[in-house]
Formats: sequence, structure tokens, C-alpha cells
Amino acid sequence: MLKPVTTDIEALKTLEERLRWLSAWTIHHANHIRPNDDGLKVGGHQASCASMTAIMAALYFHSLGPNDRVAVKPHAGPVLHAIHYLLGSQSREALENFRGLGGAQSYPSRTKDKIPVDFSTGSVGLGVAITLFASLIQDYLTAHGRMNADDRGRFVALIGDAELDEGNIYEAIIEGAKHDVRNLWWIIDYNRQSLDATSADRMFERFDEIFRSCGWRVVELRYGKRLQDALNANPKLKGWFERLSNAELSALHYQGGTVWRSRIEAGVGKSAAAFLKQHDDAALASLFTDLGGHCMETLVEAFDAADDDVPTLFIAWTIKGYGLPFAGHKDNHAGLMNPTQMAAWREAMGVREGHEWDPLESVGDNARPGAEAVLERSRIALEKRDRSFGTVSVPAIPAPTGDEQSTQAAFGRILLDLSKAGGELADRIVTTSPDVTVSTNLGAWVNQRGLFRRAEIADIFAKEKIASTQKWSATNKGQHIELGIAESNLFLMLAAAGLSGDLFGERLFPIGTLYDPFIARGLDALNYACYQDARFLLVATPSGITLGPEGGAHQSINPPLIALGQPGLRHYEPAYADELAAMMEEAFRLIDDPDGESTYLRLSTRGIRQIERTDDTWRDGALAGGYWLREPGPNAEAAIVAMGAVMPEALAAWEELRGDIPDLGLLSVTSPDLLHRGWTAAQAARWGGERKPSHVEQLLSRLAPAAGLVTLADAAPASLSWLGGVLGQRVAPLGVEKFGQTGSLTDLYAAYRLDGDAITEAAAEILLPFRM
Ligand SMILES: Cc1ncc(C[n+]2csc(CCOP(=O)(O)OP(=O)(O)O)c2C)c(N)n1
Ligand SMILES: [Mg+2]
Repeated sequence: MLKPVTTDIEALKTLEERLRWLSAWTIHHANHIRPNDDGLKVGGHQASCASMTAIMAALYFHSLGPNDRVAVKPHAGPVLHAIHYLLGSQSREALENFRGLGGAQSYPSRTKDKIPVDFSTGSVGLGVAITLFASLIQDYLTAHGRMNADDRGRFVALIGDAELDEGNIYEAIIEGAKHDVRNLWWIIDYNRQSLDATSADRMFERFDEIFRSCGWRVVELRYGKRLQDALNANPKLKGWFERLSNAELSALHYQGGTVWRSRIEAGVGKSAAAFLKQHDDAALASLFTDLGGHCMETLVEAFDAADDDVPTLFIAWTIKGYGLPFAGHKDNHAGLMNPTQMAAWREAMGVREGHEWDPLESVGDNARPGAEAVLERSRIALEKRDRSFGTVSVPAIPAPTGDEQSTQAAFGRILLDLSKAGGELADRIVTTSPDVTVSTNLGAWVNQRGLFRRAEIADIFAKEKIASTQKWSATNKGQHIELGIAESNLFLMLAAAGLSGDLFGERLFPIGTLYDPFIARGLDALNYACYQDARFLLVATPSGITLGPEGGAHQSINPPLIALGQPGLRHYEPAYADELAAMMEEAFRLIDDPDGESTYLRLSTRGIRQIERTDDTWRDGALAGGYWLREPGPNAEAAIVAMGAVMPEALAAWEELRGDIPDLGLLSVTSPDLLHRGWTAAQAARWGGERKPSHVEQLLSRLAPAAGLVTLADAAPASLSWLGGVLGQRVAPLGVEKFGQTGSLTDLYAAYRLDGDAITEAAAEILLPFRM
């Protein structure tokens, strides 16, 4: 880490004031000055920003080096923008357009903001935990010889104290402890306020214990220098101060000097008389704001002292709304200074009217050179290495052979074959799974490529010659990162590994496996990964009710609907092994394509007879979302439309019905998601004058305009029923609307109406109007 040679505390204090001013002014401008044409509150969090300006000034203008990466507390976004404004890497226009279209974003965004943002934040807790997984990926890349030690950095999370209630943080630190995670600084803005009110006193010192037991160093920055001295000189006063509840302390910060005085008189008594005499009301109020997180000397000292790689939690005591009129008020979370308050505060901050955006406004001639020098040093210290990275060639992936296969088994075979064949793609694949490696068929790959751990772990069972199909030893060259059962961690790991190109200049091809229903467990983290444009392959298996007797809560119904509404994630659901091979090849290509995305493969353990192909014409259709497995005739009144593991039922029904329904077609849908996207995109293009029918329109226009569709999926029927809306065809949707029943496949398909009888009945119903 590259640090400034000397520490100019006064300059850092000056810059802190500028950050406090500029962040508040950016929010004020958006709410009170910029024209507002829809009457909606623009919003912003002046109090949450003021709480962190000293911490962020110390960090960005003193401690950070070019390889360090930071996740900024979402509500301190304007402070990050102000930092870049002072450094010259953010424009005034973007600040003036804060929360407007194309302007500085409300919460730091990797993909939408113009300034460099290392990690997007917004959904509290996730931005914290991703730094831990990014650090593990840095260790992985270093161990694999893909990163120089000099390019390694530290991962910093700036955390609101209420974020500590998010369970995903603890799931992450438990996983981190197992992997001996390093190079983390998590800095808590301990203002003891959340959104609704002040936070619970009972958690005081509990968080420390949790972190310590996971191997963290905990550094509490409770007092600034001035307050520390004053309280050390007066133990009774200190005792009284430390007994104040969160709510009492916040209220005092809001109420100010007169009330501090009367409370101290009542609470400490005579022994505080001399102290009170030495301080007038203003001095009292000012002294008690000198908490650790607002004292530059304290912050700089603490950051300098944590110069090793031990994961460190800093608990920096702060005041929410520090220096603003609503400091400490429990309702200040979304509070905005009104124009009168802002004008008074502007005066107090020494900012001239009309000069509000001047970067170093109010900085006197004496202080200016120091502040400019610190900014210049920080510009150099923070300059990032150019991290453009080359593309990786994705080889053709052959389909595994075998008359009868399940897509899950085929997935395992494809990875095994890739591993055996070797090559750049195989070497850059990193797999990960939350304790379902074996049951999602990653086992053969892991046997080949090994588990990853920085420190070697022997396979005791193998050493003792106890028979097992699965090798379970770990080295620092392994390519599988085994996780505990915490699906949120899986998605954060995929997010971090899926950003490895941008973060570290080295592309990885991350593959994560889990059971399809448990996507819901980590859904926000999955959304978070996609929101940041992380690239990965998610393999969800088994899925639906097709897993048979296992039944119960392991059945999944709605993930295809989730995928339908999830930007940045492409859903494929293959029926056959050759489709899966094509999809995996496409998924790898999309990971490396600047305009690509992540892929979600929904697979099954059901072995099904593979289809005989006469040519490759199905392939493009399968990758585009669907193809005619059995072509409709020229006068088709109906088609069966099926997806994934239920294809044998659809084929059998097609055989049985085609005598009665001439020209009957069978459409295999491989991605409702892509079909839907193509449909809406074609509509949007038509408004722009381009008249090209989408893939789904082309497929369905092979049927008569009033034809009927029987749709069939081992998923929510709505996954496919929308197809009727494309050309106005009638639909009889079959699918799963309840779950939780165990049974054989035959029993379950009959009970849930996914069998041949159900298809026949649905076809009859849909054809009735034709035949009457
Ligand atoms: C997952 C999630 N739940 C709820 C919110 C809404 N929310 C935004 S900030 C906040 C309170 C944050 O308090 P804290 O983390 O202490 O931040 P600060 O006091 O510094 O503003 C809440 C509940 C959110 N952004 N994300
Ligand atoms: Mg807080």
C-alpha cells in the first residue's frame, strides 16, 4: 500500500469539512434547487453522509493505495462523489444531476456511475460481505500464479452500524474464518442509529465478541483525543458518560450544550463542577462530539497501526448528522435541511453564496497549499493500474454420449471431459458449491482438479485407505471452493469471482451449483451479483417435482419466473445432453463477452432417452429459446409446447395425438426468458421503425392464427402460458401450482397433471371451439 510520506492532519480536517459540505450541498441542490417536474421527493441522506466524512477523508486521502478496493455504505454515496469531485474525477454536472437520469447515482453503482466504483451497494449487508469473497478470490489468483504479490490490495467495507443486523454478514465471516481470510478492513460507522430510531443497547460489545471468535482483530475508536483527555481527567464523568444509553446520548447530541450541562450536574454532581466551569455551553457540546470516528488523529493512527493482513473490524463511534442541525435526532435518517437551515449552515461553514460548488471554497490561503498537496498525493496514490484483460477462447463442447441421460449427469460429464482435455478455459474455471458438490455432480471435476485451500488439507479417508469415490484433499492449486450451506455466500462468491476480470485483470469462469429451490435462499445476493454485471454460470439441480420421492420442500416451482424477471441472467432449461453442451459453450462465451451476461441452467436428475438428430439445425433455435422438435404441418390447429425434463411425456402425447390432430407440432422451449426478451425487444424495435419478427413470433406463426397451445413445464404454468399472448393463440397451461408431496414420478406427474392424460385432456379442451 502506497502511503503519503507525511501526514498533514490539518489538511485532512480541511478536506473532511469540504466533503461534509459538498455531500450535503449535492443532496440539497437535487431537492431544493434543481427543477422538479414530478413532485416526488428526490431524497438523499445528509445525516448518514456527515457521519462518515472524517472516516472517508482519512481513508481516501491518507490510507488507500491503488490496489485497495472499497465498498461504501450505500447512504454515503454522495461522500464518495464528493471525494472524486475534489480529486477531479467527478464532474459538477453529474453532482448537479444527483439521482437524475445519467447523473451521480443515489447509491454507489459499478455499472451506472461514471466514477470508479469497486463494489455497488444498496441492499445493506451485501456490499460488506462481498469484500470478504473478493479477498478470497485475490488469494485464489495469487496462489494460482495469476497475480503478483505487488498487485495485491486490501478490501475495505464502510458499514452502517445497523447493517450489522444482516445475517449475511455472519454467514460470510464464518466462511471467511474457514478459509483464513486476510486483508480486510471493515469500518463501522457506529452512530448507533438506524432508519427508524436509535439502535438497541443490548448489542453493545456483542458484535465485538462475534468477530473476535471468528479470528478478527477488533479496534474500538470510541473517543477522539480531546474527549479522551477530558474524560481521563475526570473518572466520574467518564463513568457517567459510558452509562448513557444510545438514545440518551443521541438526544444529548441533538439538544446541545445547555442540556449537557444540566444532565452532568444532575448525573455527576460536585466532582464535575470544575470541569463545567472550564467549558461554556458551546465548548461542552463541541467536546462531546469528539468521538473516535470524527477525530482525524485517532483515525489516522488507527489505520496506520493496522498495517498487517489480519482482518480488522474498526468500530468508529460517530454522530449521525455530525455538525448538522439535526445531529443525533432519531428521525434524521432521511431528514433534509430546509433552505433556511441550509443558508445558516452555509454561513457557518464559511461558504459564499454562488460559490457552493467551488471545490476548495472556504479554505483559507494558509490552508490551501496543504489541502492541494494532499489531494495531489491521493490522486497518485489511488491511480489504478490499467486492468484490461484478454479474451479466452472457448472450445467447442461436445455432447456426452449415451442413449439415456439426465441433464445433471451430463453436466458432470461435460466438466470432467473439459478437465481431462485441459486448456485455458478449463484452467480458468473455478467451481463452488454450498455443501452440494457431490449431489450436483461436481464430484468428478473435483476429483480431477482438487479443492482449493491456501494451506494444504490432507484427505484423511484416502490416507487411511477407506474406500470413497470422492477425493477430498485441498491444495492452493485446487479449482473448487467448497462453501458451507449458506446460499447467500454462494452468490456473493460468484459475484466476486465473476468480477475477477474487472477487479484483478484476470478472467475466471465461475460455476456455482445448488438445488433449484434454494435459489430463493440467496435471491437478493443473486440479484446483487447480476446488478454489478458479475459473470458466472449458475447450475441449479435437481429441479421441479421431477426429483420424485425426495419431494417436499426440495421441489421448486417458481425459479423460471424469477429468471424471467431477472436482468443480467439468462435462463436455459435443456431436455437433452446435446442441448446442454451447446448451452454451456454459449454460457462460457457470454461470461467473456463485454456485452454478455450470466447464465442459469435449470437441470434435472431424470434420465431420459436422448433424441436422434439428423442435423444441427436445432442448435441455433435451442440457443435462442426454442425450436420445433416435431415440425407442425401447414394447417396446424394446435401444438404441444414443452420445456425440459417433461419432454418424454410431450413426445409420447404428440405420438398419440397426431392421428387425431393433423399437423400437430411439438415445440421445445429451452428458454422462456430469451423468448420473452426477444418478443418485447422486437416490439420496441418496431416503434423505432424496424420490422423484424422475434424468434418466438417466427416459431408460433407456423401455426394457424387461432391455433391452440398446450404448454407443459415442471414449473409454474405461467412460465409458458404467456406464449398465448404473442399471436393471440389460446392456451391450456399445464404445470405445477402446489408442492410438497412425495411420490414416484408416475404418481406425481398424474397428481400434478403433467402426464399424457393431462395433455390429451388439455388438447381436447383447446380444440373444442375448432371442432364444434
Ligand atoms: C436489505 C435492506 N433493507 C432495508 C434497507 C433500507 N435501509 C436503508 S438504510 C437503513 C438503515 C441504515 O442504518 P445504518 O446502517 O446504521 O446507516 P446510517 O445510520 O449510517 O445511515 C435501512 C433500514 C436497505 N437499504 N437494504
Ligand atoms: Mg447507523
